[in-house]
Amino acid sequence: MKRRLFTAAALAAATFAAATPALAQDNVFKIGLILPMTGQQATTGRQIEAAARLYMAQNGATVAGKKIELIVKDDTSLPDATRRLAQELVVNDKVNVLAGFGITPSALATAPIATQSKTPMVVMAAATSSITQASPYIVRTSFTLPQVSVALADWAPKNGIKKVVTLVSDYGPGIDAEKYFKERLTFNGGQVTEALRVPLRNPDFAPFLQKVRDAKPDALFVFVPSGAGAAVMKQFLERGLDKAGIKLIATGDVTDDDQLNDMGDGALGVVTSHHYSADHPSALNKKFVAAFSSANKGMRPNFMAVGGYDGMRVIYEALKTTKGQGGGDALLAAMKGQIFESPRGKIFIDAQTRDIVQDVYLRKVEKKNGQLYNVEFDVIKDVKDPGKAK
Ligand code: VNL
Repeated sequence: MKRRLFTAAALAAATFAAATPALAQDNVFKIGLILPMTGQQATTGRQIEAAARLYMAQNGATVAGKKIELIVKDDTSLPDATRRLAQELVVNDKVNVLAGFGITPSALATAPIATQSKTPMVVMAAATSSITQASPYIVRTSFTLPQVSVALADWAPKNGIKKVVTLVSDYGPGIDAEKYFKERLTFNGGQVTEALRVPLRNPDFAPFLQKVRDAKPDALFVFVPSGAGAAVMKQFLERGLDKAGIKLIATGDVTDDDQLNDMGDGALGVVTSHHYSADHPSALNKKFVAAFSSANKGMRPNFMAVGGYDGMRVIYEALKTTKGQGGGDALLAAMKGQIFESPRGKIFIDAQTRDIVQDVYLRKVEKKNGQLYNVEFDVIKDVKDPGKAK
């Protein structure tokens, strides 16, 4: 009896759905989330997808009368694939928002599609300063490399570090980090004695680090994208740079919370600057870390997860503000100027630049309850992207 009732109800529902495809479509709000789920940047995709799903689980899958549908696509971090997937999502799936973008070339490849189709594009990971200028439909919830690099160049000379060699991945964010770190360090009376660049794809850090050891600067400043930090740390220690008295300083991409705890005690004492630490001592962050971890078999959220979580918040709030009625332009307008508390601290989407304004922290790797964390010891409030002033 029960089963027959159920079958009849299911049949009725199916008939209804088939008869009213347009109505069903109108009540759905689609987010096309393009991420590297496999390949060299897979950890970034895994973190962001997990964070987006957590946000939905916590905030409901229906907003302003619309059912939120998250469509996740794997671009393997190849920009040609990103562009093709974005095109398909816009044309075939008719997504309301494009989101994700693990690396800069993927974001840049998609920008013209966002512009032409007037689709808001929420950049949750990629962090080259110029990205937001590539389309007026881009809004960013990650960070920029100039934003986080400058703080470290202010800290270093006050802490006995005058001569520095820089080592960065040879593409957009690395070149930003190198330039802004050097400019500020020089302004502060320090000196970059050598600027080394390693390829983004399959980098071999060993020969570069040998060079640094021979040059013997006070410190080595490093930027590599999320996922590559552990390899740098391992080579730095294996080549004995620490024993040679060379300090490692870096953007927080290197002591990434996704990998940090597996890097070993050799990472202790490394000073970095960044916008998010899983150890950030706010009540909101403690809740976020606990919820993320319990939903993902103990995984610790990193700065990519926070970019994804906040990006979902920006989309949800824009949909609420427009009451589910507006198109791309209305949504975009409702994304601009949002100000709210993130697990990282207070953040603001600057309406003029569509880029994020946020606090930047100086952190040191320490052990807490037997685990390695980036422990914040200083903060620079409300930092805009310095790249926008130029
Ligand atoms: C980028 C910047 C990618 C910082 C990252 O990890 C990162 C980028 C994948 O703009 O490509 O940590």
